[in-house]
Amino acid sequence: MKRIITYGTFDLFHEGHYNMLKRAKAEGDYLIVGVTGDRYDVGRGKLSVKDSLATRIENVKKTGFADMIITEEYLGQKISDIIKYDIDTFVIGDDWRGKFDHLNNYCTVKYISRTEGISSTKIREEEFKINRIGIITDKMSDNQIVKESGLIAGVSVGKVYAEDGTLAGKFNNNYQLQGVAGNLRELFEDSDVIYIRVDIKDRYRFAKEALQAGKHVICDFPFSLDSGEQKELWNIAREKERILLDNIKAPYSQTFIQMMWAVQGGLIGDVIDFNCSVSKKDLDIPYLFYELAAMAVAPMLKILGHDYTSMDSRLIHEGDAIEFATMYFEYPTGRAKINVGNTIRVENQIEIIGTKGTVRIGDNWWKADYFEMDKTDGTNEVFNINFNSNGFRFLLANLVDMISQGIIETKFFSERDSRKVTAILEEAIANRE
Ligand code: C2G
Repeated sequence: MKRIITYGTFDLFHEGHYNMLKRAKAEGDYLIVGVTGDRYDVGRGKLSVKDSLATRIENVKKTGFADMIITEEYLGQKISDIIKYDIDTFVIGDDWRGKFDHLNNYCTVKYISRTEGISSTKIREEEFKINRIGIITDKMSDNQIVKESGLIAGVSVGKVYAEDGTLAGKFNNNYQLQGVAGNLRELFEDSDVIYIRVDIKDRYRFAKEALQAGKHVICDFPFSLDSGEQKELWNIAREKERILLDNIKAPYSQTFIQMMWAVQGGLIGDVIDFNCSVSKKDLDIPYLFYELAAMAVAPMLKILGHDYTSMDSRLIHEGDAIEFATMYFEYPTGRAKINVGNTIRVENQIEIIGTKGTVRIGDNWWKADYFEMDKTDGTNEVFNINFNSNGFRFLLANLVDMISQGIIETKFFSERDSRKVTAILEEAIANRE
């Protein structure tokens, strides 16, 4: 009996998938179909899958070609499957030509021509609304929004606006966008979502105009250092029923969510000590200190909650330029310390010490794809999602889900979280000597 195996996501099941399965079955007597698990797809950066795993399996089953259906859970599983199921031929579409030649060591590899003119991506584009993102910027760097938007179904980048027209022109050319908007109104007309990437002093003003124009907004974090201004923005967003997202990536990332789960689920016992440090060399951007501080405070609020009993801070500064800050928070079971180095460098890390173990994320923790857990019972585990990005993709995927489901508020990083960060920064700044 000739045994065949093939794999796929089979999202929004279409004729191309059907033809592939039919032809794969015709290659032999017994067909095994590997349907990608969600975690595996996230690991390869495929975050736009619409159908649930159960639906995708059901659709493969309905064709009647599969004799057995398995899920593909990890990179390299294909080798184990081929050995385990004693496979003669591995079949895949020729869009993958050459990519699986190494499986020739275990079985015959056959690339079959794809069905032209149809794909899950095409269906997603036709059936689901594409939300145009307009950019307001005062910088040449795009913080990867252009690249990441290209990898998420349901969003595309439109025009760019900058008060400095020359910069807008250069930005547009550099990232090959849809053109420069001569004014805000033109940008708003062309966009569903406005991405604001400007100095902190200008964020409130632009975010307010965009929300009032009825646009969803993703704004660099924090929106403002004035809690009154921030509250006003949230109120407008609510009134207009528009989404307002802080551009903060960690709370959307799977690594961070897993770590939060582990700590809150008691895997390391009661938290005695929480340490979060952040510093960056990039000192050209004014107000960078506040951005770093906000970034470091946010994980604490997400993991330990808002109910600390006291706060103390120490800011080392030259006039308005803050070089270093350390902030202490007392929580019912332990203490949190946040270190923010602006000119003074500190090691970037999150370390959470509990009565039963320690959790740690090293350098660039805000975009890490793994964390470590050391337990007092001597065990050591590494949790890995195998997907390294700057985190934007998770945020954008969430935005698309929210828009399509008509959800206005996100629990990943809520208004309450956002406002608390600003309140803490306000207090730290007011307390400086
Ligand atoms: N396919 C096809 N014609 C299309 C679209 C897809 O023949 N118009 C084939 C693909 O080449 C693949 C299968 O259908 O063999 C499943 O396609 P996808 O769901 O897009 O899965 P893919 O991302 O290609 O995953 O481990 C996963 C595999 O590597 C393939």
